[in-house]
This record gives sequence, structure tokens and C-alpha cells, in this order.
Amino acid sequence: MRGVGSCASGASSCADADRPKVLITGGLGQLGVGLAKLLRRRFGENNVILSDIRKPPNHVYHHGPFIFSDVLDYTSLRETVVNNNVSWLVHYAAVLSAVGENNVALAKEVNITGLHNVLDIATEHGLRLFVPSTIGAFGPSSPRDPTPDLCVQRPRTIYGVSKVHAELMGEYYHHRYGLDFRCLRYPGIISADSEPGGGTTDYAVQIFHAAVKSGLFECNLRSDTQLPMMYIDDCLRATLEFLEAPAETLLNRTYNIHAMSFTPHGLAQEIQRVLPDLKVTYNVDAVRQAIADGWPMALEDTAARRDWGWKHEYDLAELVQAVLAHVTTGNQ
Ligand code: AKB
Repeated sequence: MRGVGSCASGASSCADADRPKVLITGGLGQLGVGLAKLLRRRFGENNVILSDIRKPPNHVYHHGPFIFSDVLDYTSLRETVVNNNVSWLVHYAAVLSAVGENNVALAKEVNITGLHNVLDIATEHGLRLFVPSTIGAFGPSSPRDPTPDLCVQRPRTIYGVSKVHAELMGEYYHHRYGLDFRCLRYPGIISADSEPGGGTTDYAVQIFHAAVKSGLFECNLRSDTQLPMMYIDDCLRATLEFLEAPAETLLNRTYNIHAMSFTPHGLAQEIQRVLPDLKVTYNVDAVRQAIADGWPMALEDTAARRDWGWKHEYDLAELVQAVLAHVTTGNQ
């Protein structure tokens, strides 16, 4: 059975009646604006509402609906869903790994209480709910290379604990109440024109800007720290394809997705093929390094490839070319 708001797969846009009305929480983080752009191309500009608790930059405000919405305010979030006839909710509001370790109370509030609010509202109103999980949902006792979908998950960060909680609660609501919960475990995401928000994998975005601006980069992880990473276009496309997948094809509700793995040294070498003058020094941040040392080195994602056809397009060389092209033109 096709869910509310699903379009024929392969079609580049959707008939009016099939268009979902999408609300994206935490929309001004690294991924929301890009996802809104992709979903608006597919479902129409006014069918995708970006929301956050901050004032958006002008270019965001002028390209489709933006509203204030705080995931901690249950009544107002519910009002937004009802008044806008929302049928899909993409829950991006979250405090990431490194920031969470510096403010555990805030991470608990946003990542756990916020999640409880969206779970209840999505269940009450029959929404399709997408919540991203992460490589951070694994920990030092998980198999690390590769990490399968199902294995020991004992993360040592509040971010990771809250994401395991999200996976389990979403799956529980799915089985208990029939909630159409969907969850992808994202690797570190590399974007050119949106800033990551305080994560352990942020170095892999910052290095590109430093390489183009000054040619000098101080990396806060050890040079041999291997982590799974993905180019933002692959991540957003995965999210759209997964959201559109017919429910009966989803044998799981939480899937790993993988594209590539690299170390700071490997990434620097690939950038140096284009910008040979780039100099990288290492000044390890103990908190971030301890987090990264307990995370997967690669994710095993055969279930996503089998069930809903996940396929990445960008490996390391393509990623470096794409990001450098964006960063270079953005700096001109
Ligand atoms: C982080 O580093 O916290 C995030 C993530 C991998 O979930 N980018």
C-alpha cells in the first residue's frame, strides 16, 4: 500500500493529490535548507515548510515558507501541524555530539523531550515521521569495521544515547501504534555552503574552507582517525528516496547508509592533488578524539541497498572535486 503523499517512483515531480505537506524542524542546521530545496522541487514550493527557532538569512526566507517552531513547545508544534495540514515531518532539530558533551542538559531537552513531542504529534495526526540517527549511535563495544545495522549499541555521548533512544522509541511507536517511523543512520555529512553544527566530523567540512582561504588547516582529530562520511547531495537524495519508499518494501525502520570512509590524512592528500600548497597540522581535541575513537570506521548498509535501492554516487575523489568547486566559487 502506498502511503499518504507518495509519488510514482522515478517521476521528477508529483501530481497535486499525491503531494505530501512536509514540515522540517531544526531547518537552519546543516541539512534543512538543502533538503527543503530538494523536496520543493519534487512536491512544490509551498508544500515544504522549513522551521527553526532562529531568524533565517534573507535568501532562505525568500524561497518558500519559513516559520518559527520550537520542538520543545508541544502545543505550538501541534498547532503548526494541524493548521498547515502537515503529512510528513522531518525532525532535524538536534544537539550534535561535541556540543552535547559541553551541554548535556540542553542535549537531553532537545534530543529527548523534543523527540517525545514529535513522536506523540506524529502518531496523533497519522504523519510519516523521519528522524535521522547517526554513526554516533554506536560506541566502543560495537563492531567498528564495518558496523552492521544490528549490533551492540552502547554509545558514550549524550548525543549517541539520545539517538539510540530515538531509534528504539520510533520503532516501538511503529509496532505499538502503527506510526510510519523512518530512520537513517547518517555518516558525517560534508557540505560546501552550510555549516555543520558542533559535531565530531566537522573538520571534514572546515578543511575545505581553510584550504581555499588560507592554505592552512589545524585539524582537531588525529591524522589516522577513520570515519564514515557522505557528500550532502547523496545524503539528501537518500532521505528523499527513503521517505518515498513504499512501506511494504521496508523490512526495517532504521537503516545504516554508507558512501565512503577516510582519515584526515587521506582527505588532506586528496585535496592536495588539487591544492598542493595545503598544509595541515594536528592539534587534537581530547573530547572529539575520544568520541571518534568509539565510532564506526565504516557502516555496513546492504539492507538499505536491498530494500529501497540505496546507492551512493560520490566517492572521495568526486566529493573533493564537488566541494572545492562550490567553496571556490562561493569565495569569489
Ligand atoms: C557529529 O559529528 O556529531 C555528527 C554526526 C556524525 O552525527 N556530524
